[in-house]
Amino acid sequence: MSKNIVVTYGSFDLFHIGHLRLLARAKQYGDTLIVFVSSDEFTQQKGKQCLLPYEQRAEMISGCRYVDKVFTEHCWEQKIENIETLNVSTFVMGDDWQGKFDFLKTYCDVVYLPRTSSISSTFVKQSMRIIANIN
Ligand code: C2G
Repeated sequence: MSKNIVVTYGSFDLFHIGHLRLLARAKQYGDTLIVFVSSDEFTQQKGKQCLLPYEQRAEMISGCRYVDKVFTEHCWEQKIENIETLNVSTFVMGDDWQGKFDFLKTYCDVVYLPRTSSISSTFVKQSMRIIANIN
């Protein structure tokens, strides 16, 4: 029986419960979950300033029990090639991306999962700054 391969993409800065719950739910769509972690250069292209370097962000995702393989996301345009090369059956993203990747439906199933509310890498960073100023 062919493996159902699931793929998702993200910066995953300051790994938090929102990321974990996304990965846990994504894994339920197949047997193998592959995560493309955005390079430092690509996160800047996305207009994000990650606190952690790619190596640490990728290592934390690799250590997640739901994740089977980690690769690097270098650009917006690599998804179709990734999906075809890896024989991906399902592409999963949080619904803050609702509709943005529907063009991938030609190649695989596309699933948008509800974001986990009240947590984000930005919120964690802001909280850390507040705590640092207090102490
Ligand atoms: N996420 C979530 N709940 C949160 C925060 C994030 O479900 N509270 C999900 C996002 O929807 C995304 C994944 O976790 O599917 C990773 O989030 P980010 O690291 O913020 O990813 P982003 O910077 O949006 O990059 O090509 C796609 C991009 O690389 C996505």
